[in-house]
Amino acid sequence: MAREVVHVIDLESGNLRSLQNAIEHLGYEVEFIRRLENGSLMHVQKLILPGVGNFGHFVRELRARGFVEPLMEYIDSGRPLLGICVGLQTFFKRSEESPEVQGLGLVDLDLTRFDDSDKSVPEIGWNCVRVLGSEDGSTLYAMDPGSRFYFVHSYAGIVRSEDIDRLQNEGWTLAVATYGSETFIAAVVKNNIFATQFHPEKSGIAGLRLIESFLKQEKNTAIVNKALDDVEKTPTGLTRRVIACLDVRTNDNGDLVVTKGDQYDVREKSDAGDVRNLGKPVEMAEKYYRQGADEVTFLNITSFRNSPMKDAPMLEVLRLAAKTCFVPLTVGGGIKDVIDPDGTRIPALEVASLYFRAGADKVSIGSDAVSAAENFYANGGKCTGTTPIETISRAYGIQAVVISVDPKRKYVADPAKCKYKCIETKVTGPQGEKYCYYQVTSQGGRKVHELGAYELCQACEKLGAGEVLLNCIDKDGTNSGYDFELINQIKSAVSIPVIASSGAGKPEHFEQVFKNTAVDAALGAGMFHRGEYTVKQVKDYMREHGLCVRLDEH
Ligand code: 1PR
Repeated sequence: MAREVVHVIDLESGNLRSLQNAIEHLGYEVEFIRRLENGSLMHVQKLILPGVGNFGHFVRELRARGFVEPLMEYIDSGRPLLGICVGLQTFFKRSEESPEVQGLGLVDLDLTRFDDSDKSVPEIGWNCVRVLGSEDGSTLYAMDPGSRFYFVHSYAGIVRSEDIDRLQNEGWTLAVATYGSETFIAAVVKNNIFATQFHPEKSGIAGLRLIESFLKQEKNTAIVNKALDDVEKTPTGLTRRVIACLDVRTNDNGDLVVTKGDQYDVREKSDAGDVRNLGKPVEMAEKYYRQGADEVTFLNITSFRNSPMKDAPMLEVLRLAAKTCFVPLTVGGGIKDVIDPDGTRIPALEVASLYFRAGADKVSIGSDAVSAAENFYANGGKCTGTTPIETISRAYGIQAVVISVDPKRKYVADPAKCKYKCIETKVTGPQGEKYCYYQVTSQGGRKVHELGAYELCQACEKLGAGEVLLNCIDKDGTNSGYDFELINQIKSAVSIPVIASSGAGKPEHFEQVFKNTAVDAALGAGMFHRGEYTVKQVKDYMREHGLCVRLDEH
């Protein structure tokens, strides 16, 4: 039997592969519509308007490609429409992000930037949504009170009670979420229109249920996940995010394998020093998704040697992983301007675009972030607009650009004589030093730079990075827990989210990092790959020790 077709508007502004995969996983076929000059949406029965990135860019593209009028006609005809993220934002009047651009104005409200004085911005993570006015025992489009959905955005329809009353009087049914102290619109429903600020295609089983209920037009759904009273109320409202990280490289036989180093050394101490092989990247990613990982990160750790052509296997890894892992995927390694062996220059933006099209939601930039920060300071603290961080975040939004930092602790006798921001440390140095800073490295720790991690992160935030993946070479592979002093220093440097990485060896380490620092997410690698603990065991442990985690229904 032919599969029912779902049409998806594709303005070529981000990862739509995951949405396509989610819809296909549910048994439908996807057809993308990329422009519509003089065209119409008459043939379309079910339409999705997904969006990522910049509001102004998205709305301008929607107009330029001839979508606005046909879209309004489509809505008037009563056929079902689902807007996602910037797709939802398009229905609003305006956004502080691009004040010069008019939205479609269906929802009489403006979007504003979250206040970053009490929380990281963008909001990146899993939040719950409250459908206002729904009956006991049933909810709208599977937006269960106990389910968690994946949000990633800096601007939102922040509402006061009078806004809620007004919008409800205009016929909108609203679902709201609270981030820090700000309550905002998480979803709107009116007749045939349904739109979510969060990404259902990235929200695990809960998100798949939501997409399915939209496609089947089952508006009122029975509640499967009830809200639990005994769950920690986190300061932000987000769950404690747990990320599984796969360091990937080609082994000596030419196979792409997941490996894991000790302080970045990935060679076996025995077996003639072969590259440590811990499994196949796609299989392991799917395993961690099923165990409940909130995100999966792939780092191509030998990217500095390769051209993007040789990186093609990583694109395939992303393509395949995105078919079965319905949580955010990050890819790092080799995101930079590259000169191919034949002399062709491939800008970093193009390299990143290939990964987004393959199914990545974020790219992680390591070595190039260091060069960008060095140039930023050499340039008197000015942005040039040309670095990969800038070009990629301009095109895909800051939430799509992670910087991966590889710092190493450097002790100093006298902080007054050090150019970089020092901390007083509880772990004194070999000569009894009481102070240290964190020196930046690149190329997987091979190259040491005259730059501190504090200064690096501040420069990258100004350039347009949206998140920090904070490794620590001293801690990597040691199973001795995270470096809280480093994490606290970097949290004080930036207002974008920070992911703690390096040193996790047991579930207690995840509990401790969330209880002792204000970190936004924690990443583990070796302990999962060696099979010592599953992600589920970590989350169960965190939950038993009072931390709020997302537990999916696998
Ligand atoms: O410089 O943009 O091409 O990116 C290269 C990327 O590869 C960077 O993100 C860099 O951190 C990473 N990388 C390079 N060499 C290595 C190596 O191990 N030899 N891995 C490497 C970095 C660190 C973490 C690791 C945690 C957790 N790996 O990702 O997974 O430390 O480990 P643990 O929980 O087992 O302690 P570019």
